[in-house]
Amino acid sequence: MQRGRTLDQQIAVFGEAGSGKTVLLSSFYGATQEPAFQQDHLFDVIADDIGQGTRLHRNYLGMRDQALTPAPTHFSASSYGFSVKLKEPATRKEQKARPFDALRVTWHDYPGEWFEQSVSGPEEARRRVETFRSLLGSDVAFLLVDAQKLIDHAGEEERYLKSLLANFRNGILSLRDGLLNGRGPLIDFPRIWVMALSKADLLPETDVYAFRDMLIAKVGDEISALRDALGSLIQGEQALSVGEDFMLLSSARFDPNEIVVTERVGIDLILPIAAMLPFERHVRWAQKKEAPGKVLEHLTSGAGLVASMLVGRFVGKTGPVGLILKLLSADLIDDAAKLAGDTLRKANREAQAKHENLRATLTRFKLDLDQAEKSRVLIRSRR
Ligand SMILES: Nc1nc2c(ncn2[C@@H]2O[C@H](COP(=O)(O)OP(=O)(O)O)[C@@H](O)[C@H]2O)c(=O)[nH]1
Ligand SMILES: [Mg+2]
Repeated sequence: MQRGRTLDQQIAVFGEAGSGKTVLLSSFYGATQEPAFQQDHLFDVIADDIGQGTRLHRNYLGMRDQALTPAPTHFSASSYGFSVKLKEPATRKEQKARPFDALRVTWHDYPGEWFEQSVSGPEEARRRVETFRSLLGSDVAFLLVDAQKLIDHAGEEERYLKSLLANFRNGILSLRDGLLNGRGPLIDFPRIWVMALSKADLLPETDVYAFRDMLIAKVGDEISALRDALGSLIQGEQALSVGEDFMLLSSARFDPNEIVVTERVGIDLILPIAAMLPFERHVRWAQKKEAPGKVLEHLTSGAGLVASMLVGRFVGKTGPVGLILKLLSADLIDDAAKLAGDTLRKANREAQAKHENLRATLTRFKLDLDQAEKSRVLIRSRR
């Protein structure tokens, strides 16, 4: 979605209480405030709410310097907004040409307890629907599988996995009527559900393929049932990936006396995933005409902007998204989606040399995702 000169991407993170959501967010944000990150990237990550940013940064410093984990937060749904602001100076030419100046990422934290406990009354039920509705603008949702729980259930992992997925599915189904509210199936809905192994550092032998295989072998049916439940809420059920993308996440290495925040897995993929995965997937769905026109139109509005930046064929100053889309040829989107390997690296080098910071950043995001697949931290759907 585009608002003004900002491309808005939202992500939703679902995980049971204690599965590592607050630590994940603190590790993500804290790392972006380190000088090493600032040297290595062409953008700054800025919390929209200064107070929230300070709290997350303090959580991070507590882990880094004092081996303190953030205080548990129960039953509090929160949204955190971050702006990914490109560093200046941009060339005047680029500034005029680029369709957006900043990427805004909103991170929705859905209280895991709500999947484990039934509602206490109508007020609570209403609050859950409202909270869920606030994250419907997300393109990508992460569903956390807790490595600690897998260890606690060693030999009978399916007991944990089945209950996790069943709670989650039941939670969604219980919200169904409130969400649809007589208005029929939703268009705005997270359509990419990534299964993520949180605290992956506890299972160093498990790469993302082993994680995927375990899920498919032990709870393949439950994943299908979850997909059906999510599909029952939306228009264009074909444009939905559930349990097709997998990743490893570790916010730090937790030793008995130390939390090593520099040893992280997958955290640096969160921005690339938020920015690029919807683009890649939506283009593919559109090309295969996997959804009704209304849904596709909605999906490709952001994709067009990303595509024009990737290949560096600008469409001039921003106008209404619909207009931009008309200006963008199908070829352009196609070229952008195919950008890979050496061509992608070349595009990235070129953009850096010309100080086209937005294009350099997006091509780098794409390279990061490719690299993560090679290092077996990420599997993207092939569909
Ligand atoms: N080994 C390991 N432990 C973690 C990691 N993330 C969180 N933890 C542990 O899990 C506990 C709960 O994490 P928290 O983020 O508060 O869970 P939340 O309830 O989902 O917000 C933390 O206090 C840590 O002890 C991780 O990446 N690796
Ligand atoms: Mg928490």
